[in-house]
Amino acid sequence: MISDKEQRIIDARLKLRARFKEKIAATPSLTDNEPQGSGNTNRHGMPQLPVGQHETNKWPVLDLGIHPEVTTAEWSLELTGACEGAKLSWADFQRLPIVSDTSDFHCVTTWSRMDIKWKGVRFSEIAALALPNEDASHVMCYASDGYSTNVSLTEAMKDDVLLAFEADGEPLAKEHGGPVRMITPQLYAWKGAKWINKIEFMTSDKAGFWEQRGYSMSAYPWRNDRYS
Ligand SMILES: Nc1nc2c(c(=O)[nH]1)N[C@H]1C(S)=C(S)[C@@H](COP(=O)(O)O)O[C@H]1N2
Ligand SMILES: [Mo]
Repeated sequence: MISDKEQRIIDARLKLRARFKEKIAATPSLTDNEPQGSGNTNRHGMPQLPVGQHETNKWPVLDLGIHPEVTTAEWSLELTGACEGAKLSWADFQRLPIVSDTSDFHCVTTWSRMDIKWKGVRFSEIAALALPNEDASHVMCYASDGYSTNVSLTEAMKDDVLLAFEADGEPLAKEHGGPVRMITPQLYAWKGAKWINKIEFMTSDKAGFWEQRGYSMSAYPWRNDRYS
């Protein structure tokens, strides 16, 4: 027997998908035939880079300089704001459907790391658990180092947006946001909070840490959309 709450989460998942399907299909990463830069958006398997980016094989560490020690036993994720809300423990999180996906990582400081093999849970799964209000349109993601960043639900609901806990076959290293971080492969990497601990659903867009300091609210690498 499926509980009333479980049924409502299933309904929320379907409803969110339906609400954002057309909006997602209309985003630059899916509609630009000739984005700024050298090739197709999201590469479609082609070894190409957004304008102003160069490929690095190393994985630089970029953050505010604080690397919080978060064990899986201590970690939790609060879902709050314009939603019914929930709080997930690591065990709750690990019971969600786990997916593998290979995607690129574009830092606004001009390096890109291509083809990272991620393992994680889709943001869209987590969003359903929150039971968002009908008018929720954006999220603010918060992290244990005090960082925050805003993402539209249209972008966050894409299938390659994960709360990732493995990269290239290894548990996500602490300096890269372990035990779990968000990734936003279609946006510059600052939109993916390392050490993520809270997702706030919002009914309008608000600026996060870097956005308050002049970085773009939308952050499309394939449009060279770095600053606002
Ligand atoms: N919590 C937190 N997440 C963060 C940041 C940060 O300072 N704190 N920096 C962002 C920026 S600017 C980038 S480019 C990527 C870098 O991820 P990496 O250090 O794993 O390369 O994380 C993003 N997520
Ligand atoms: Mo960055």
